Amino acid sequence: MNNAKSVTDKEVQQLIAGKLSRYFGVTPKEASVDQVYKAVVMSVRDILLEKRQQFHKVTKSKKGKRVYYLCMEFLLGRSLKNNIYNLGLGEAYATALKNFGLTLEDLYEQEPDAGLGNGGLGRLAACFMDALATGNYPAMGYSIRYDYGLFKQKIVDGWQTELPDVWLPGGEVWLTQRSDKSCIVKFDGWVHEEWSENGLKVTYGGYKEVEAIAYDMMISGKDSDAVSVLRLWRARNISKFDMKLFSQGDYIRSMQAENEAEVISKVLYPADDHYEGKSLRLKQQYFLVSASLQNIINDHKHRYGPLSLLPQQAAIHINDTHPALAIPELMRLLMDENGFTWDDAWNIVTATFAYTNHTVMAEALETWQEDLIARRLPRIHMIIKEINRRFCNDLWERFPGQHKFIDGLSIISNGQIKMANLSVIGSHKVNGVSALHSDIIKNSIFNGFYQLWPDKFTNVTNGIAHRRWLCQSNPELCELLCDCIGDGFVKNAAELSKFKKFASDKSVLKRLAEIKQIKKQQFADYAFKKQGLVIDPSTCFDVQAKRMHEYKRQLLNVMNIVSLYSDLLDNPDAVVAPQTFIFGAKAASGYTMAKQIIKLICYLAEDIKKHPKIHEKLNVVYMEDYNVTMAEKLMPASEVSEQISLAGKEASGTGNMKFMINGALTIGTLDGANVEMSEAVGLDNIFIFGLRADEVEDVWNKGYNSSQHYNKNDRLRRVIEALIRGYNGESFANMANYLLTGTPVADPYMCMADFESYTATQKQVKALYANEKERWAKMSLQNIAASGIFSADRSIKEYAANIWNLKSL
Ligand code: 26Q
Repeated sequence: MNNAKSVTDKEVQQLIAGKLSRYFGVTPKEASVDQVYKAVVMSVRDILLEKRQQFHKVTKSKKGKRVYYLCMEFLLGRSLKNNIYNLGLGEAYATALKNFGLTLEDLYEQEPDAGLGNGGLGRLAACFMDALATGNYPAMGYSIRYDYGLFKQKIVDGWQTELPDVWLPGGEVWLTQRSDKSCIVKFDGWVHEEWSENGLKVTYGGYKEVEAIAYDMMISGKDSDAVSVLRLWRARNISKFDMKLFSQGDYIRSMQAENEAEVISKVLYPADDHYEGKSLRLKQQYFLVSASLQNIINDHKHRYGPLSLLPQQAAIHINDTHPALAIPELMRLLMDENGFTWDDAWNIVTATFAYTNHTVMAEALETWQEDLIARRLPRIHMIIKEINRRFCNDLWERFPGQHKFIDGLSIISNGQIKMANLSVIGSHKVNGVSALHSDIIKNSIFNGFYQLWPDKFTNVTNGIAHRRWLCQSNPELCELLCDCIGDGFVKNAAELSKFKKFASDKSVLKRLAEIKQIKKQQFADYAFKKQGLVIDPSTCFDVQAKRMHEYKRQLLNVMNIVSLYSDLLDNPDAVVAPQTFIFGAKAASGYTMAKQIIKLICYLAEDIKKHPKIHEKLNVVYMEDYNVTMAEKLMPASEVSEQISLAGKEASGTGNMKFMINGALTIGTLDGANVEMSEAVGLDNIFIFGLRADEVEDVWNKGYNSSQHYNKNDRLRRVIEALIRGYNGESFANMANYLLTGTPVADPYMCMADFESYTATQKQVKALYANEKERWAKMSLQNIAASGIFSADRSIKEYAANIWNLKSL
């Protein structure tokens, strides 16, 4: 059915010219680059819409089950290249564009990133949409059409400042408004309950209404029939414009209601793995959940009829607890609006929902103040209370007298509503995102639930859209792979393992090294153009790119650099293999410690520059405004991948997989998916260091004392002293104190404990890089060959089979 393939360059040219004339009133000759970009996007969008309609018909006729993926974030990045690649239209478009004097690359660079997410969780959601379409699974994602995505980062004198991310001009051409899908979401007000012979009647009144407007974005798969739909909701005020206030001259107040409603979809919360109980965030969550469920229910009724069949036709996934209000909301819709009894509704709900946990960090676990939910969502509050009452009653019967156990599992405790508990109770499956993480949740935060329902818990290790992160971002490597193993890996990443056969083929190893060099040069050019940074592509590129967070331990990386720098200051003529440490990271806007680490890196970088002799051997660069598009350029250029979180803290990581598939060697702790990476590639081909998760637990239980390490290790003492002396004219005694005397606990992420092991491993890595180029290339090749299991295609197959009971059509 792949109709897109049949489009010729002549047709493409006509499509573009038609769009230019209809939407901009210009001829191809008169059109600006921006206009051509938009016309091209519109033409691709038309092809996708058509394809989607075809697939929709198939799904309907086969009564195919659908998955609905609810997520507060979709970190899509750019779409044009991905869609043209997936549809196999590269040549047709490239040829057509010649007549406009443009290349595809010119147009790709016009597109703003859709940065509707913070980091891992949002990017995972985007990778999954791609894999779902490629696997021919009927799928819809739901999220919010934020006016502003994740802020743009500007570093001013080492300090991160945030600027609004205006993505819609240029981004909205991908969106199709669906006026037919609008619905109303209600907040505040009161609820009245009344018993009659027909049972309990619930009346909800005095509420405020917000209109949810749907915008659809089509996400293609590679050479497949399916197109995934991402439906984004925008909040619009519907209460009538207050003519009375207006005519009394109170112009501002007459406009106020509009702002109150529309602020809901104004901006993405920039927090990552950190929870904030803000009323606006609660409104965003309920807005997403209510609009999406109304939509799912309406579509189901329209297509298949009775809602009792919902679990057969629909799997609804809640991505972390952020959309967990979907559980009581579906109860509400089934009971209050469709006449179901509690028990029937509850059976439908628990058979429909599944939940993925993405963190075990205490500060990231969502709890809402009960009185806030009671005020903003009074009916939802009642339903949560009733879910909890019934659940706790059952527990009292099964475990009489076990107060502590039951309180730990209760949804409501001390005036707080625990969203993780609600999610586990309301779902039929709960999964973690790597083998280690799934074990940890069973043994720690969800241990009580695991005792109740061992079969509910499962693991699906994360994966990446390998076509985006390898084929599109590294066409040079992709070509080498095709020459060696054919192009089967494009649709079946497991075939990358065939590359292993070439581990001793000198000409392949040579080409691999050359390709890395090309990608490094390209990145150096990009860094210069974008930020005026000078990077020598003959140095080893050692990269840590991810959100800035204490647990990810960028600070441990810095401590090693500080130590190397001190050595070079003592002995500037030392012969060492030159290296460039590259950082890219945004900090949550209110996270002072993370911002101080950014400043330390920037000041350290400046300080080193003052010693040209040293700078040649040791360069530190901070890439401003790290985002998906930058990542696509950075991963292929990387040689060392820093995955150095404190073991037990990083649920999975997905950047680690992107580096690996591009042939970087990982230096990492046994944390998250690093564990499975090391199993896949073998311990000879990865650099593992540091405490393991169980050892971290042990040390912690016995009482961690960072100064022990300080007293034992001269190099560590020198690092602390250097921080106090400072860089670029500023002392970083604050960091020294954090590591040694901080309260409530010094060095909470144990940088001091892992320092020795980390620096020793760094030394080993760099010696290998300098002295054994061929062995390095061989290890790099082994990593590429072993990375196939980290494709999102594999993750999605596992979700479909083990969680959603979903069939590929
Ligand atoms: C919660 C409440 C209020 C405001 C913001 C938030 C919030 C937002 C985003 C909390 C957490 C997040 C994001 C978490 C996240 O990205 N986690 C990462 O998920 C990846 C995909 O599974 C994993 O690979 C990473 O290990 C994990 O850190």
